[in-house]
Amino acid sequence: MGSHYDVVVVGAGFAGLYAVHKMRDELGLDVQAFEAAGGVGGTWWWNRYPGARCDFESIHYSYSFSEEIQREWEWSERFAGQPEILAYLEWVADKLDVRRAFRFNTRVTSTTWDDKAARWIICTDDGATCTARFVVSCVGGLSVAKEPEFPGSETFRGELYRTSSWPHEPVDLTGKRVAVIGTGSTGIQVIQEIANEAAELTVFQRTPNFAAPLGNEPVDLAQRRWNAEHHAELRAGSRQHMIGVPYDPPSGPALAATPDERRRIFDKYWDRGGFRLLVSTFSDVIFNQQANETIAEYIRERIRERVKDPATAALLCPTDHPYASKRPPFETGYYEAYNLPHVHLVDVRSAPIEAITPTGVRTSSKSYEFDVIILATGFDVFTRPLLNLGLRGRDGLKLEDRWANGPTSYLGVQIAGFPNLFVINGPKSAVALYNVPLATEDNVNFVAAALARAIADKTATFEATYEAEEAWGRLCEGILNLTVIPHSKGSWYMGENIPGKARAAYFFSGGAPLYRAICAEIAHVGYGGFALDRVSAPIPPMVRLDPAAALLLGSMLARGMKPLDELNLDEVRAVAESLRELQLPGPAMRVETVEAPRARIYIPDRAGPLPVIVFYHGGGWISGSLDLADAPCRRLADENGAMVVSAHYRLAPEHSFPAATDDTFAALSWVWKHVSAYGGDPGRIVVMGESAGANLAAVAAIRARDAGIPLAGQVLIYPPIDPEASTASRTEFADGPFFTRAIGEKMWGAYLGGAELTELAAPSRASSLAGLAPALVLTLELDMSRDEAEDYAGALASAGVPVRLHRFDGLFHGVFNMSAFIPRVREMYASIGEFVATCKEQITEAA
Ligand code: N01
Repeated sequence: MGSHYDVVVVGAGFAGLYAVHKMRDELGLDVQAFEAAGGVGGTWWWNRYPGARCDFESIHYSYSFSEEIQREWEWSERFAGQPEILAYLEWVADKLDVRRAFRFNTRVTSTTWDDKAARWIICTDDGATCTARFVVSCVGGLSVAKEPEFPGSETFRGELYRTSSWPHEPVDLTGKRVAVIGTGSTGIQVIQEIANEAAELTVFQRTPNFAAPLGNEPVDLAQRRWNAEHHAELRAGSRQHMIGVPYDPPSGPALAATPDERRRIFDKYWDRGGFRLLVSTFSDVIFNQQANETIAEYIRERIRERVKDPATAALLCPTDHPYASKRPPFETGYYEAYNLPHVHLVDVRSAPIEAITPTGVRTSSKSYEFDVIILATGFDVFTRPLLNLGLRGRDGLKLEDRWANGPTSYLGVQIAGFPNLFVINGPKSAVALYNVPLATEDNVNFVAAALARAIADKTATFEATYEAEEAWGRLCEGILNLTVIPHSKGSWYMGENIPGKARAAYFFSGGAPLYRAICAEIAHVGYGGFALDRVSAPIPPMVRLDPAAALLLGSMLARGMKPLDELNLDEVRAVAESLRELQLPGPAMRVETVEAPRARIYIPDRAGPLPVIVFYHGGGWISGSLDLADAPCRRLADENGAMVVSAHYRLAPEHSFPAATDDTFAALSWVWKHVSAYGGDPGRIVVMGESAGANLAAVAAIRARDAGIPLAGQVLIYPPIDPEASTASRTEFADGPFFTRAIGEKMWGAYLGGAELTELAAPSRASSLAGLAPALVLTLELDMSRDEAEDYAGALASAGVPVRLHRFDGLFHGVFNMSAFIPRVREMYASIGEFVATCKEQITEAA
């Protein structure tokens, strides 16, 4: 066998160059790299077609890891063309001196895991073989062209080109009859570029696309210098943005805006160019079909304005898929090209292409003659480039068998069954919607840290577990299903552009901040979800998130949310109040206000006397308000046909223990005595609270029992029970999601204010729990107070109290206030509804 290396890197694009640098120069590893092309550049080496350019601004679509590289390179255009990007990558390769690590014009043909040696055996098309402890695939997601589906291409007597392997020599199209097949990002760039060059240009379009202006322009010398010098501020915030560029955040939901407001915002970002139209306009266009239709129709209007012939304009207007459900393309004069008399649009949806003939193209309705045919028909994305490495993992497992039902991976970085194989920007990574160079750097940095750890610990095998892959797959699918993306047909996003390819989520669509936070958590907890020498670490909480909860967390991160425990008191209070924006609005109803004790009484329009819910808001005893509880109380009143009394209580640290418990119990006593005056039934009172409010409700239930106040039930929504409880969930969810152990401890500390811990603060410490009202305890899988709440439910049951315990998977502390964004909160309301109904029945039966 040939040479032996620490790492083999495959591919010399953005990922491969940085990976070699990182592994070789920073980790000091012995790295061999292979590249099928004759030079560096990856996709920018191959895709030399006319008009090829990036559609993220070049100051963002470039490396960020090196201060020197950022300072020295100056981009001549806002969105650089392929020659300039290739020149940049060649310059970077020289600067990092990474070319010598590569064998160019060398294709990896098989990659086989040797379990005994715990090494990969890599064979290349030059007949050589080598071994490596780690393989880092940098082969890219869109690097293998879709196989042509048209028979007869070999018979064509003219020139036939594929955009993805365009000749290095200039192709002269002047005076020629040219066909372009495909109107994706590539086809659009080609068409607009060559429209003025070809004598006749015929575009074969199967699906019209929503193309929006790119907004490209030259960058003058002074601006170039300024950009190079100010890269830090230009790029600040990029990684915290959903797609990895510091664009404006959206202006709230489109459906909440007036048509005029929508038009103004769409115009603004249409003019500014690029992805801004998607990410800076409205927050709901990617999630809500109706909202999406507002932007789709806007784009259609703009197309109709620009294309003179109404029939051609109609053909160019997409109507069969939501905007951005396919990867949005960007254009410069694309639509105007169709106003040229020699540019023709042929609809191959109604009359499909049947064959390429010796003289041109034959559709089901007509034959066309051409001198040149250009195929811009897309890529076999994400999976094919890896399958082409001929991967065989543990026990000879073939990657094609592993992926028979669609791609699987953990973070897009590893595939279970393929130890020590790391993938940069693999299937189910965030790259499809995350500025490629930054996504690449993130992945390479993650992999380099994993390698460093494995080397330091002398770990022979580092691999994703099947369970982690499944959890990651569920999260990817779940998030994608919350978007409009699955409503597209034939998109590479879902693998549907390739006949017979499995339909699946091919990428993580939760955005860069969430993806980065998840990767950081995984590394922080010692590579949770990975097995090191076959010993697996548990799958971290963020991978187990409910998809909607994950998305919400991602958007909080994108807005720069700091961990709660780093906030001061005023900030915590502001965050608590801001949760109101995350609640579904409550229905209108009569609301009475009481001053002593302070409370709001929500009275639904039903025949009384009504059962009564006494509700205590959450907020860790230090924050929260009657306003925070307003929408939930309306909903509880409406859904349960109950009067809801939302009780105020004094907050710590200004008023520490026992102020809150005294206030809440006083409110309950008042309700018992006075609620009949408002139409409530004092014999049917359920005490209820959320979070700290649930702790207060549990204590109020004990005090009510002791004071002889009859209660029909108690509903404890993820209650903190005892600050000294030593439970697994306190450890496992110490860092969140969202609610951390540190903020929990701060809240308990402020509430207790140094007081001794008694049953009036920690209800589990009551001398007896017997005789308490029936309880519903709602807990959340990813909540540090989960176990103490469940232990309390167990203690209640042991004391003979009828108890229902309902745990909600994938949710974190606080979600009750996030009903507008986490649909499954309705399951919590449903559970409460069932319980309140039984409380009512039990009381009726007892009576
Ligand atoms: O490929 P595509 P692409 N008969 O799959 C048509 C990136 N990129 O190379 O939609 C007739 O999007 C197909 O029609 P339909 C970017 O991520 C970036 O254009 O399947 N037509 C479609 O019109 C992009 O998304 C830049 O009905 C057939 C086209 O071919 C990704 O690469 C520039 C057909 C394929 O569109 C892929 O874009 C370029 C058939 N049998 C690319 N088969 C930047 O600006 C396929 N088509 C950075």
